Amino acid sequence: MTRLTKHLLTLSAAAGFGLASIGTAFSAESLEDVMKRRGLTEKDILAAAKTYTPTGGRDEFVVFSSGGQSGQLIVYGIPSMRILKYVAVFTPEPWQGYGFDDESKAVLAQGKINGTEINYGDTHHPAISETNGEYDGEWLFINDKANPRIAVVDLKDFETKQIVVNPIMKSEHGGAFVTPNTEYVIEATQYAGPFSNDFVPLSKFNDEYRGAVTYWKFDREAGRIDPAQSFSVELPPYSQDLSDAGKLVSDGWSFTNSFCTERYVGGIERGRPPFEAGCSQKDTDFLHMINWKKAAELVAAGKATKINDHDVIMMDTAVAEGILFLIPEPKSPHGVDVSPDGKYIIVSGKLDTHASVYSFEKMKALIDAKDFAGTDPYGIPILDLKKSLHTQLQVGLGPLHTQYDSKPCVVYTSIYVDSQVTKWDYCEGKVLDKISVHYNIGHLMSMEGDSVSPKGKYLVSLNKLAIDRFNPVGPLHPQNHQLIDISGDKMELLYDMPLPLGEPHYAVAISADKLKPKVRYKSGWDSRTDQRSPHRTLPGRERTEVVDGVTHIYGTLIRSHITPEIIEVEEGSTVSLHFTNVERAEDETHGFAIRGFDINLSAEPGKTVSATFKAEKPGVYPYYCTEFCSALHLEMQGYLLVTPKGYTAEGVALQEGQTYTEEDYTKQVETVNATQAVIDSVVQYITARNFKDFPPVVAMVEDATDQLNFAEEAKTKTEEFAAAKDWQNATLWAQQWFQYQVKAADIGLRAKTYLDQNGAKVVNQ
Ligand code: CUK
Ligand code: CUA
Repeated sequence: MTRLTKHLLTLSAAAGFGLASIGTAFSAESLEDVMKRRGLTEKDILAAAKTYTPTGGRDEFVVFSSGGQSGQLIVYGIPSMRILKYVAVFTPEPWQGYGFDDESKAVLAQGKINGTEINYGDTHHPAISETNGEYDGEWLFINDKANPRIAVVDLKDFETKQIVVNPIMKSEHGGAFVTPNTEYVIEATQYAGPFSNDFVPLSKFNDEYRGAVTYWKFDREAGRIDPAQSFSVELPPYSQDLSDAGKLVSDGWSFTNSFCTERYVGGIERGRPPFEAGCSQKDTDFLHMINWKKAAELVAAGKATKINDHDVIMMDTAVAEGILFLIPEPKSPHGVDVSPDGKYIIVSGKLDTHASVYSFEKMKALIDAKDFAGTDPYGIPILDLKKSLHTQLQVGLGPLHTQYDSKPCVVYTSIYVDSQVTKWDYCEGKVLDKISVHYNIGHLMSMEGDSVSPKGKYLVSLNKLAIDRFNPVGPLHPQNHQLIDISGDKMELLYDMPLPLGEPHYAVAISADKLKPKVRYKSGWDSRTDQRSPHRTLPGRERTEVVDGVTHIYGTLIRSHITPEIIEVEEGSTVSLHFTNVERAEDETHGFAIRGFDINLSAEPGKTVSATFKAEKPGVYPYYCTEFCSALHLEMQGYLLVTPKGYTAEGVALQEGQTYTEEDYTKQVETVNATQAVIDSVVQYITARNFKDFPPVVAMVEDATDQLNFAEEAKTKTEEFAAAKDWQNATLWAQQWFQYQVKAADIGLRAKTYLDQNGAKVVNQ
């Protein structure tokens, strides 16, 4: 009996009869002892109880945080603050095979700028798709500040599907923000530039450098942005900043602020004062108010100008048609956040102590009455600040961003300089509470805080500095996301989470039950185009085809072998590997790594992935599966043999290190029979219970049945070779038969444990 069988037998015994004896080994220490030993207060224990999530537990909210300059997305749960995933967006990421397989390389290639591959992004603002102003959990958009781009992530599989490059911007920041039915994804310029890709001297800044807001049309059916239906509105070179879409009463409008209406162009090395001086001279900058619904109609009516093959509504058209207005905002403004009812817009000035609450109703009335305080140098009408304001309130030094609570009128503003969050009432204009954070908070985020119905409960403070909060790890510190309980009158700090991946700017949190990701792809799926892959392969149909000089290998991956296991090509060949993971089981991903070609693939169940490369140098290149997918994972291996030009094989037979006899065969069959007994008992255990009431168990049973069918095939081959007295092949196939049994037994025992732990009932004996 092999060690594996013994192990299985022990496992099954333990699972069947011995469970009760497995430790209810509660530590002898009492809660009080632990508190004393670790120096914890009652408040700490309360915070722990509010965040601790026992094994198998799920979180109430799922957060999508920008990964800053990592160009990725960070997904974590609230209240546990456990990181669930990094989603590769603008940056190659080998675990997901992103940027290492042909399919995802094609997505990254969409993001080239002037033909240059860009292998990172500075992600700032993620936005979840909305239906009637509510997060719907279907899509996510995120911007790249450094290389003006927007990416589309599908929340069915948490994969990046599309990258679009802004056709006119040279820098951006105020994206991604969605309109209430995800008609458009908003992206606004940061640093002004010429719309053309040509050189334009800074001396022409006022006349030829421009800002803009782009409205990317999202085609929900296709699940992609449609660049041909997208358009922009030309803006002055004011260094536009954040944006937000109006909702309900202000639906159809969008708001974008700016921080350098001084139009300063810098030049510290030329003896001029730096940007920071030149851009903060004036007391106010401008909030831009754009009627995007009317803008879309103007584009449809042919009133846009084509620039770089993209529709742009020029400023004079925007002014003449009454879709663009400016309102002064104090001082070096940063955040702009529309209230859940769409009636108010809160703006904070970084160099001010106030938050300004604008009334949409008042602004709209001024526009309707054409009651303007003047025009800017580009002829854009300016609304009077005082007449537009609902109220202003002192909230602290360096206010940045504001988030809305589920309680009416209650908001939270991040106070950068003071390292605080201020809770205040924007209807009454009064401060309610303050809490210190660590340190220098940027954005903050409440649950579904950008929707028409924020969920309250928790707030996350996205701090810029961690300084002394964690064990030191060198001069580059992790970021610190702090979880704050906002359910009561006083804010309570619950948890510090280090984020070691880049500087997240913004995050969005959605109720976990709105996310419905799939567990497997349809068989042979190209996850990046969301279509059946032309390169998919079924088990038994693995083959090699040479087309136009390219050697295509159509292979499969399943526990625990890669088919083919030997690939032989001549030096100089172009090879295109196509592997389909033919597993149906949950969480049975296989990887594919090979020496020396910068190839690393990840094939989740059902997925087909490809890698095309040139086999330049003769040699031996082992490949293997990178995911520990079963007990025989290490044996999930193979060889790429690149033969020298003109090489002919010396002999046909492959060498084997071991010869097997009839005795070996008989021993192997004994093992198989013993294992079958284990399987039978597990099957009996499961089928005697109401396992069909447990979908995960049903899936496991399906998987185990698959494995037993494979075992059956191997058994047939075993018996054929045994009948022919070919003990070599008979023994090896008997071993393979056993391998499939082991996989089936492994799954069966997992299913049994699940049933035990989830209160399955005996239904027939
Ligand atoms: S920004 Cu970084 S803290 Cu890009 Cu929204 Cu304010
Ligand atoms: Cu598949 Cu390891």
